[in-house]
Amino acid sequence: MTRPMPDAELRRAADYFKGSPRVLVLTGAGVSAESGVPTFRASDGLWEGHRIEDVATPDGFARDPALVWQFYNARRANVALVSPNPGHVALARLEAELGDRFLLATQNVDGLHLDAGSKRVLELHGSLRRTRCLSCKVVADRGLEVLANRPICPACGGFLRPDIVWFHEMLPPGVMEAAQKFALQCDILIVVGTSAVVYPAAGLIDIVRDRGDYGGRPAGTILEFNLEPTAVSDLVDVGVFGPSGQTLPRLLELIGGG
Ligand code: BJW
Repeated sequence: MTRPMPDAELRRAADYFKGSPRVLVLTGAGVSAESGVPTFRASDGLWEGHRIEDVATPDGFARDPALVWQFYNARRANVALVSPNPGHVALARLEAELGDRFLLATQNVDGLHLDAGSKRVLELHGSLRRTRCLSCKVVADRGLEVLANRPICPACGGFLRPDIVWFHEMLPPGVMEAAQKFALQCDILIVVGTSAVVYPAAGLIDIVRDRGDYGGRPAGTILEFNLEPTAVSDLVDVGVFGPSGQTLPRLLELIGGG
């Protein structure tokens, strides 16, 4: 069933873009759903058939590295078949309008924002395209080529792991800090396609909302783009509910950047 474009909410959201604001964007799996990348927490989601602890924790990898590589190789193969959708493209256009007044922090590991032309991107949870050697620690961009189920480092012969942030692991040094710094300064935070339950990424929303309580700038405006209300919808200024591949391009049109 097609649903009508939430135009009243989009117009309210667009009103906040007058005067070249500083914009932080936080994206999650939903922004890539219309490209054909499954989300995590839907009933037919990415974890389907696997326990999170088995495929997205360091303990799971230590127990059965081949199973984890099978899971990530299947995802690499899927991403090789898909392309950015109009939602990714709209965010790249917004960056082109705003330049260094724009920053995009993504929880996604599919690389589709970069494929769409976004440059000011922080990959909070790593990248499906990169491997990391457990011995020499070298991080390599292997694109989306098919890897063995127990791939070996071409430099030193050590075992490779996906360069992904699993549960209980720290985010890459500097990346979260850069996002948090921008969250303290931005005028608008756009939250797209995330259930906003995974920390520290979801903490960006708290920073933008609460920074005034700690002597920082007053709270920024928070706009949520999702298919449906989430855990943070009560905290946002405008909720735009619909597929982000349709609503984000419409927002760009309304603010004159489409
Ligand atoms: C659409 C749409 C359409 C669909 N249009 N919308 C503080 C409080 C509580 C817990 C913690 C805390 N701090 C740390 C934790 C623990 C943990 C955590 O957050 N747990 C919670 C689940 C409770 N965090 C960590 O462990 C993090 N590390 C850390 O904190 O280190 C410090 C530490 C060190 C030592 C010990 C303890 C702590 C690391 C988190 C790493 C997360 N990694 C994953 C998997 C790897 C990436 C991969 O393989 O791809 O990242 S988990 C998984 O969830 C993945 C995602 O990036 C992440 C977020 O999911 P996302 O993107 O929100 O997807 P969904 O499916 O949940 O939602 C999709 C949304 O899209 C839905 O809302 C749909 O409606 C919507 N949608 N179609 C618009 N067309």
